[in-house]
Amino acid sequence: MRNRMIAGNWKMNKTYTEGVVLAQGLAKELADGTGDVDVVVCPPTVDLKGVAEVIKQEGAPFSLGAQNVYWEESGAFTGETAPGMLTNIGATYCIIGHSERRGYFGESDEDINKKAKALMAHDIVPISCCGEPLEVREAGKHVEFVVDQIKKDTEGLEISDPSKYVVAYEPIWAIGTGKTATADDAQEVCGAIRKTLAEIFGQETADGIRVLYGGSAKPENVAGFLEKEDVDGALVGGASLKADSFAAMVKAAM
Ligand code: G2H
Repeated sequence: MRNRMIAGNWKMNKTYTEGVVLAQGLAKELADGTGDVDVVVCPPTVDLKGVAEVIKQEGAPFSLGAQNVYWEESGAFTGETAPGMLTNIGATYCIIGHSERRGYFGESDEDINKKAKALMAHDIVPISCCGEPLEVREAGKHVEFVVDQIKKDTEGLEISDPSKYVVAYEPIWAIGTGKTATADDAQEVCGAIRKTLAEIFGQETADGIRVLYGGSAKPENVAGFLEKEDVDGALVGGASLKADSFAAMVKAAM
């Protein structure tokens, strides 16, 4: 049995001040609780502390996630954030391997694998992203492309509690473009992801891992994705930047 998850990826949006206001708005929208849905908010690094304080003060029903991490414990790595720093500030989730990090910042599957290991050693849940570019989809090779990413990203991981590892399938051609994959497109790949996880970790573990869909997910289309057997929630970018639209997606998942 998997709890659904709705995670907001604010990307590089919202100053500290704006982030606090958004988190307060969301706390208000979700004041009646989120049922069995796990809700995660992933603001920019400089906003983490402010959002952590809102969660504490308001008793808000969502968890805090970062958008990136470095795998070393500390040291001369200018501009980076260590897993222990995230734990210390109250983050319990962290997005890794987003296609924007892979594309603009040259992150490899090997980097993503190291980040997952470092996070899990600190009891932070990775939300590990995968997904194919348009040309791979057009060539009909999307399933094998994503399966290959999953194998590399999970190499050597030990998953004792499947609720503590999350995968997000985000077809790159559907990110921030307004172009959404259909629910059947999402199911095809999310199903293949779960099958691959079962081959690696065993069926029971694979059945407990949440696989999210991401890419122009919004209040109007989220229910269609959630109907699919292997889609357990959404990683939401643009629609997470307004408290009412993000809350509507959480409510659609409840
Ligand atoms: C995909 C998604 C969130 P958006 O990147 O990770 O963003 O919903 O804006 O497409």
